[in-house]
Amino acid sequence: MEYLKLPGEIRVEDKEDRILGGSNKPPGAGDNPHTDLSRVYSKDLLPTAGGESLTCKFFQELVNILLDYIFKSNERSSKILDFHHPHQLKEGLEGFSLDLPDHPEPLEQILVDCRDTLKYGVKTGHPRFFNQLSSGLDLVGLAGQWLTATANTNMFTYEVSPVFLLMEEVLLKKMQSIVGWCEEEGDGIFCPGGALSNLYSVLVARYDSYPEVKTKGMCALPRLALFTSEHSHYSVRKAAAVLGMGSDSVQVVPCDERGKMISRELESSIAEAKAKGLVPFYVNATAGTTVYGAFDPLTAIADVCDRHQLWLHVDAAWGGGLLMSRRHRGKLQGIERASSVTWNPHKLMGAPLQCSAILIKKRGLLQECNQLCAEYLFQSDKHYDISYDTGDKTIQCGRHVDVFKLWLMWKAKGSEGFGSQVNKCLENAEYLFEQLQRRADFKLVFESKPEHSNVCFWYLPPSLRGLPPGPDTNRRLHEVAPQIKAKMMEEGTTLIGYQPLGSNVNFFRCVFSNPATQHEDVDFLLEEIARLGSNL
Ligand code: ABU
Repeated sequence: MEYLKLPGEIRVEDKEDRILGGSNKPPGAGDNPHTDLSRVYSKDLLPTAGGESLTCKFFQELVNILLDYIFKSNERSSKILDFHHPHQLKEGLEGFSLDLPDHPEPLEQILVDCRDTLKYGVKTGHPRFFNQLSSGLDLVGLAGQWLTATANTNMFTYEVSPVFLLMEEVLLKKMQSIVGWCEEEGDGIFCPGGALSNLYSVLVARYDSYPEVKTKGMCALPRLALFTSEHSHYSVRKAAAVLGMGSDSVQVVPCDERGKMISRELESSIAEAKAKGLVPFYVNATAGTTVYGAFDPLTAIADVCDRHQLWLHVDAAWGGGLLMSRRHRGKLQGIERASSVTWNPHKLMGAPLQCSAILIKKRGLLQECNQLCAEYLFQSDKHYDISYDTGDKTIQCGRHVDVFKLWLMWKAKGSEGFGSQVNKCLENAEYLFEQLQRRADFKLVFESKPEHSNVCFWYLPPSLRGLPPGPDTNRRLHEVAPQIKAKMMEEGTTLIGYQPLGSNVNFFRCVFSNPATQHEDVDFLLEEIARLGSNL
């Protein structure tokens, strides 16, 4: 099969010769000496005069390496990872060295380095990769990422990112309307990941109540209290620490057995904090917890926030994708009452990493909170509408273009396409749940049907089946998942995460966010866990 043809003097050889992994013959060997990549260097590429054909040749080979990787990622029989310990990779493997040279290496070696970098990495786009909330490889999204990298610009001002900034505005408005905010409401920014989006929510909420914090700092403020559930993401505590309130200012609200915040416990927690002299200002509710995939009762929590006049943030980094599905969006009922929302399209919607939005209901707050008007960048006398110089809304200066890939995917799928993709991931979770219910060698962490695509379970090796529950059984069960995971990484056939949570000893968490995953992959996962754990 021919992957890519380019015009001119560059010939397309057989696939085996062209793909670095398929032959010992180096790319370009035997070609016109002017395009032999073993004898040319980065200095010979553009912008060097006459560098067009070498640039074509280099990229032809690079694209072939990337295509080969993409094809392998979609082959179920290919390994997800070729695991090596850190010391092995640091020592160097089969000509792959991490050391940095003093002298330039030829482009042929640079291509080998590209191939090897992928070879020793993890194929997160493989349909049997269940390890992380973000997985899969959306090819239109990838094309968007390539374009963004090629444009190589910065999101701080309209003068250097006119199209991307307008795309960001379009996306933010679309996401705000899907959340349920009206036309007059809504602001936001794309930023590097859900933890930072959550940090923005705390920062802006605090500024809303205490604008003097921007200039006077924490010494001008009372002792503040934030509230979040015991199953929520650790980034809320991290935000409190980073923002100078201290992680102890975060009051942890108990959850029910399914991992949902108990709203009356929130009410009690607020009363207790007030009694201790703390001043509550912020509640984080989670739509789709990291481990259980639980949805906090948003309407009940919003009622509590209204009663106490608290900022309600909804961390929908993981669960936000369900808003795209008519079948599942009801699980986030009440999100429209939030003052801010975190939503990561790089998770359930499959946008390539990274792509995370912080949405703020009150317009203008983000700008007021963060702007410092650096005059070398955000000049007030520019000849265009400077409200599009959105960089001063952020705590960064330079900002990566994270929006184009999502915009392009949305064009390619439509909102309906995202809805179908989300439905497929949740159907896979239901299928896994049903299989686990049937099997005696597995045990579900909770018996109710999954609400999101998280399914949590233990594998019971033959030696543990039928044992009475108790500390000794638990101690032994705690060791099962890590041992299976270690073997799984060595063999590289599939990948799934595990963790303890509360009083539950180590259990597997399977998450589905790759629409390429089929029922056969779910069956494979269970058989593989049983195979790897059969002797434990
Ligand atoms: N909270 C970031 C994602 C964690 C995970 O993929 O498991």
